[in-house]
Amino acid sequence: MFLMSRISLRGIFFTLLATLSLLYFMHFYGIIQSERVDIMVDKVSQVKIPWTSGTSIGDSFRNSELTLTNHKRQQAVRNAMQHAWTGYKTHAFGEDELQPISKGGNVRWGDWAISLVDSLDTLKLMEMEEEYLEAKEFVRSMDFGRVTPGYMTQVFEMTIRALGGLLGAYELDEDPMLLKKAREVADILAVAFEGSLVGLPASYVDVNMKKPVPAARVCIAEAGTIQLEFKKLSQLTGDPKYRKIAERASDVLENATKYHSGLYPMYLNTVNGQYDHSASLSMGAGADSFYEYQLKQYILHDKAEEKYKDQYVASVEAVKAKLVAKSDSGLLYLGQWRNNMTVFVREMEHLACFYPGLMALGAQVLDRPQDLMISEELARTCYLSYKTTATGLGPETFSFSEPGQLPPAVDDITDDILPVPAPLGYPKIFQPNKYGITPIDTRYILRPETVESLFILYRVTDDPKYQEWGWDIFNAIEKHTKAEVGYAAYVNVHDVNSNGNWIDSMESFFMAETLKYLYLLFSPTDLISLDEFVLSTEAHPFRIIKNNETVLAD
Ligand code: DMJ
Repeated sequence: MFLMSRISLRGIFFTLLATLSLLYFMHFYGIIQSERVDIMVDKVSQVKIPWTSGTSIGDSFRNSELTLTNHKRQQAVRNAMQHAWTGYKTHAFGEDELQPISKGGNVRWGDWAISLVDSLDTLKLMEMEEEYLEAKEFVRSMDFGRVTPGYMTQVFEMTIRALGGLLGAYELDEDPMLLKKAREVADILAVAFEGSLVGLPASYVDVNMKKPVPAARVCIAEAGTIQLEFKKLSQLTGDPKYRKIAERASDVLENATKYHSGLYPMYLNTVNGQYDHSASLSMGAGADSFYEYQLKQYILHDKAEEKYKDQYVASVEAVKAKLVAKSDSGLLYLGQWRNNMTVFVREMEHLACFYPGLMALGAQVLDRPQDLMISEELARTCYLSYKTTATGLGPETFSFSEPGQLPPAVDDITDDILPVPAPLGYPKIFQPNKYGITPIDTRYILRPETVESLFILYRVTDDPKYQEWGWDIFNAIEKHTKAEVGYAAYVNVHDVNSNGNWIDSMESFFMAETLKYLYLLFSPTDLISLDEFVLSTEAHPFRIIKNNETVLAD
C-alpha cells in the first residue's frame, strides 16, 4: 500500500513534470497560440471605415492640395534623391550600384546599370528632367544581351528591377525606346522557362549563353512575381506570349496541393510542380511578393479576373488565422511557421512590413473593412521597430521576447525604453525593449517596406499620422545613413555613432522605392493615383488596364 502510493505519487510527479515541460516548450515556440488574433474580430464593428462602399480610392481623397508642410517635406525627399543620384552619377554612372563609402561603383548584377534603370520613373515623377533624360540616353545605348562573363542573372531581381523599371518609365513617358528595351529584357529573362515541363521558371539564367540554369526547386516569390511585369508587357506590345507564361506559372502555384487553403510553402519542386511541405510559411524573403501579386493582378486588369481576388481573399484569411500573432506586449506581428507547421517562430522580417500596406489596399479595393484594423496594427508594429531604436532606423529582423507589459502610446516613447545591448563580445544580442521587440539582425539596408505601407495607409485612410511616422523615418535616414556621397546601409540600428556602422552599399531599391514612397507620401494624392496605377513590388507604376476585353481575349 505504502509502496503503491509512493509509485503513484512518483508517477503523478513525473507526469506533471512532463506536461509542464511540454507546455513550456509549446509556449516557447509559440505553438500555443493563446495570442490568436481572433480577439480583434470583436472590435471590427468599431472600425471607422474611411471610404464609402463601392467608391474608388480616389473618392476618399480629402487631401489633393499640397500644404506648406507637405511641400517642404516633399522637397526634402527630392533633395535626398538629388544627393543619392549625384553620388551615383559622379562615381558609378552606368554601373549597377554606388558604393558610397569607397566612392566607387560595382557590377554585382552583371552590369545592367541596375540603379539607373530602377530609378528612371522616380526621376521622372520627381521632375528631375535633366537627370531623367541623361539616364534614358544611357539606356538607349545599352545592350541587355550581355552581362559580365560568367555571371548568372537572377530572374526575380531583374524582372522586378530591370523589366519593371523600364515599363514604369514607359508608363510615364511613352517613349517607344523604353518599351523596345523592356521587350528585349523580357525575352532574355523568359529563357528561364525554356525546358520546364510544368511551367515554372529557373531562378537563374545564363544571359550570354541564353540558357536557363537548371535547379531542383524555386521559391514562390520567384515563380509568382513576374505576373505584373509580363502581363503589362503583353498589354503594351499586344503580344500575349508574356501573359501566357506568367499565367501558367500562377496556375502551377495555385493548383499544387496545399495543406492549408491560402498558405503556400516557400519552395516548389521544379520537376513535378509540387510544394515542399517541410519548407517554411512566412510573409518574408522568398514568399512576400507572391502574395502581393495575387491582389495586384486583380487590380491590374481592373477587377476582371475573379480568380486572383479569390486567391487573395483565401490568403489574407489564412494569414490572419495562422501568421498574425499578438505579443504579450499587445503588438500584432507576422510570425513564421517552420518544420511542417510544427514550430511557430516569433520573428518578423523588415521585408514583411509591406504586408500592412497590401492589406489596406485589399481592404479598400475589396471593401473589407475587417482587414483595415489589423493592417493598421501591423503597420504600427513596423513603425515601432524603427521608433524604438537608438537611431530611429528599423532592424532587418526582430523577434518578440515578452516582458509582459502593455505598450505605452507612441507619443510616450522615451530613451529609457531603448533596448539594452548584451555584454561586450555579444554585440548583436539585445534585450527586448518595453514593447517586447528584440532586434535579431540589426542592419538597416535602406529597405522600403515600412514606408511603403505608410504610404498606402495614408492614401486609404487619409490619417496624417502616417505622414508623421514617415517623416520620422525619413529624418532617421537623413541623420544616420547620409554619407558624403549617396546613402549607406547601416550595421547596427542601436548605435548612433556612424563610425564603423556604414556598409559600402546603396541598393537600387533605395532610389526606386524608399525615396519614391516617401516623396509620394507628402505629395498631392493625385500624383500616381491608386485609381489609375498599381505599383509593382519594386514600386514601378503600371497603369490599370481598363479595357480588358481585347487584352484578355488572346
Ligand atoms: C525590393 O527589391 C522589392 O520590394 C522586393 O519585392 C523585395 N524587397 C526589396 C527591397 O527590400
